[in-house]
Amino acid sequence: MTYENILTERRDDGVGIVRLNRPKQYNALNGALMRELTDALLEHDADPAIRCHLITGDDRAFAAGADIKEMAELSAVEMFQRDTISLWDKLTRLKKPLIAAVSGFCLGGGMELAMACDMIVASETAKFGQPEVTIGVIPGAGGTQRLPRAIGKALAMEMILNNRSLSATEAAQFGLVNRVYPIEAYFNEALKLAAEIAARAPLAVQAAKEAINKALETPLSEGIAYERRAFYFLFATEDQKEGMAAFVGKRDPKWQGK
Ligand code: CO8
Repeated sequence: MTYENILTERRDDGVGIVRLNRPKQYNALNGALMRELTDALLEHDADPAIRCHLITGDDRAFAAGADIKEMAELSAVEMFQRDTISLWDKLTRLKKPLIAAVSGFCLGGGMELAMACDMIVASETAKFGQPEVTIGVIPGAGGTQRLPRAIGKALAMEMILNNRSLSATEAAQFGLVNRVYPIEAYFNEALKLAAEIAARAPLAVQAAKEAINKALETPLSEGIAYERRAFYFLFATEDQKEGMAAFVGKRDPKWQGK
């Protein structure tokens, strides 16, 4: 499929890359970009050769938020009918891990997109913020819910109520970002992490991702019961037999994703 607002790449190492590509607008997320992003990720998710997603922008910006020019004149009813934000729900249901490689501005809906990913690798120049109150709205794609879970209520309040932004180093200190690298290195390091994950037992990785996400949405006893069922289920896979046989036989496993 050809896209106008994103670039896609399927790599031999099992990583599927989606690059936001509206550089002149700091990759502002308009409706067309959101639809293309969702389509591309769903397509990659359904491709057995892809085992880890990587989303990125460019060095200047991951994304500076929703496209303000596109939204500025819309009514509440038009926003409700367009409901671009519901595309986010599909992103959070992707089976394969999703890594965001973030540099420069990561603001508003851009930050919400990064937080909807499973891990964030940032460049030292990354700037995270939720500036929506400066234009008369609030985060609309999960920011008020994911940010306090990620960094705690006090700092989330300051960021969302008073446009306090975080540097990459701060974001790593507060647990929002996994790793920070110099700008020349962040993308390749994110790619390396994605390729490492893509080389692991695919069904186990997917089951683990799902179980960790359950931890944020269920009481502990239910989450533990869910984890146990997923653990037992993996004994129905060929990869479990292969992984344990390879350990016993002192050799590297060959994963089938079956
Ligand atoms: N929307 C539309 N256009 C944008 C956006 C944006 N979010 N951000 C930057 N641009 C455009 C500018 O309009 C400008 O275009 P032009 O050259 O045609 O005038 C171009 O990008 C360059 O921008 P600046 O001239 O402003 O560049 P600066 O380097 O001076 O500033 C900033 C860069 C700080 C990133 C600044 O552009 C800025 O503050 N941008 C807006 C940030 C913001 O408020 N983001 C939050 C938006 S609201 C939101 O995300 C709500 C999410 C709801 C759900 C998500 C659904 C998809």
